[in-house]
Amino acid sequence: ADIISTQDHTVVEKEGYLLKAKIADGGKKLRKNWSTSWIVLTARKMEFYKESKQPALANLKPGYKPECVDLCGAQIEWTPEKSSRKNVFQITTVSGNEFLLQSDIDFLILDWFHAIKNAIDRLPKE
Ligand code: I3P
Repeated sequence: ADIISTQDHTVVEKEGYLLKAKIADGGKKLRKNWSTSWIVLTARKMEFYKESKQPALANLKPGYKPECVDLCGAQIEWTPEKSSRKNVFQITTVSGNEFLLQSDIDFLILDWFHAIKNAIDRLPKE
């Protein structure tokens, strides 16, 4: 009980705003609808919130669950063919959810891509 965990999965690795569009849910295609999302990346998952102050509020609300992406076994790839926007990549989860993420700011989207890819590569595949 006195051991301090070095694998605290709740530690925030990265957070910030990106444009997000969920394009499939459980393998079923959805109509693309881009919206700004506050994204919180931890070792195992990403959480999507509407605003940066929501994660703190969510801790106070027992019933509140943000949209959540399990990164175990997930895939990440650049998908320029899936949008007229630049700098778009896709995350596909084991459960068949597909998310597009985008920013016009090159360094910002590259940082996100590498942070998420590193998280996926560190995790077991299922
Ligand atoms: C979609 C909307 C999206 C666009 C998408 C359109 O129209 O304009 O922004 O995606 O293109 O279908 P609607 O709002 O009527 O659903 P991009 O901005 O990523 O290009 P798509 O069908 O080629 O994906």
